Amino acid sequence: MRLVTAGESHGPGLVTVIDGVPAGVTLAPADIDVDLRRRQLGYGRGARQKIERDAVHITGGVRHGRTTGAPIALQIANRDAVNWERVMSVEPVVDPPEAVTRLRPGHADLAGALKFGHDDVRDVIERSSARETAARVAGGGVAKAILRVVGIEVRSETKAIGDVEATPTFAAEAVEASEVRSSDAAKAGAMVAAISAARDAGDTLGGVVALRASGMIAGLGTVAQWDRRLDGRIAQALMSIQSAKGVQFGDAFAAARERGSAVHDPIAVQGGRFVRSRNRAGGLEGGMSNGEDVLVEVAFKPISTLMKPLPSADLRTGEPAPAHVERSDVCVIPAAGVVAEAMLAFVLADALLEKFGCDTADDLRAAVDRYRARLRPIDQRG
Ligand code: EPS
Repeated sequence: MRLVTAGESHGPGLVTVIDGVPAGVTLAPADIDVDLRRRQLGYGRGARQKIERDAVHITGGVRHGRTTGAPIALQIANRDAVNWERVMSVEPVVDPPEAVTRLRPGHADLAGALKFGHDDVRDVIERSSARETAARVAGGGVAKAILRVVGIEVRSETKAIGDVEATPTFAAEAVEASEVRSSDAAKAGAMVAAISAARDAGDTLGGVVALRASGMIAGLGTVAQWDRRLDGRIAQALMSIQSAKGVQFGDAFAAARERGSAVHDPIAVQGGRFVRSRNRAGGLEGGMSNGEDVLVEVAFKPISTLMKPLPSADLRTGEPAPAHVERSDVCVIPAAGVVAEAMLAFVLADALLEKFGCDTADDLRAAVDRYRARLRPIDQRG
């Protein structure tokens, strides 16, 4: 499967194309819109989310509520575009808008301007903006629909905002009811307070998002070649999210400081099945899923547009200048969880289709059932 997105933050809208989706997967716009809405929520978001009401318009690959096997095309309109017509005009304009030239440390501004030879950072900002994550979430909705065929479910929860850390439980109702997407009510209150304090100081906050994929099938990905190892592919997809700066499987960074006997997950046989007494590996061994839940965390840096800007320089003159300031968010961690779900779902769906190679949802279901039967309990083997 391949997922590509296009579109600018303040252009007419975003486009997602997903190629390689089997036919016969049940898919309705509402399945995708639920996640688009979840991505827009969260304490600490900017004024943009009051303007947008993201909804998907499916323009290819789905007929009568089911995928056809053709590429899926998804569109999301930017309501804010009407306010940016001159700035974002496709045709040259007689009276060009003022260029953005004061570089924001932490943002794509400097590297993007140097790379593409732009002298207006607007040409970089528009694509580097996390607005693009709406298109990924739409694509993730398709991936989740494929995973549903075989009973795999991806969930997320906020683990930390700033220095306030909670223990994720993935209790869906509590997470979705929380404005910071944490099931720990006391910690959620402290997270909200931390975001308010950062806002009052003209500052921003990052955090950590925890992900869990349950209903997993052992053997996705492969030990055979470096670029097909599932952990590497998941890490790449999660690291590609705007502001992501780190990924760990299980509790990898803590485990790195302990002995092997404390870290590896003992294997036992219970009722003829292989079971684990713990899952510190995060469901991945040898670059393959081992059938346990996939547990992965993503660290996000604080948003790099600061209302009290850092010292910086002007792109055109090279003179010292405070960084550019424009409307932004104080904290996007609650939304980042929804985006991370989409990326994890995409990689798992891709690995699933790679292993089972099916053109229809029925073939996929049958192939997975057959495979699961091959992995049947030891005492029932012939
Ligand atoms: C975002 C839309 C953007 C930003 C944010 C995410 O809207 P605007 O730039 O019009 O305020 O709020 O993007 C960034 C955090 C960023 O660094 O660019 C969205 O829809 O999620």
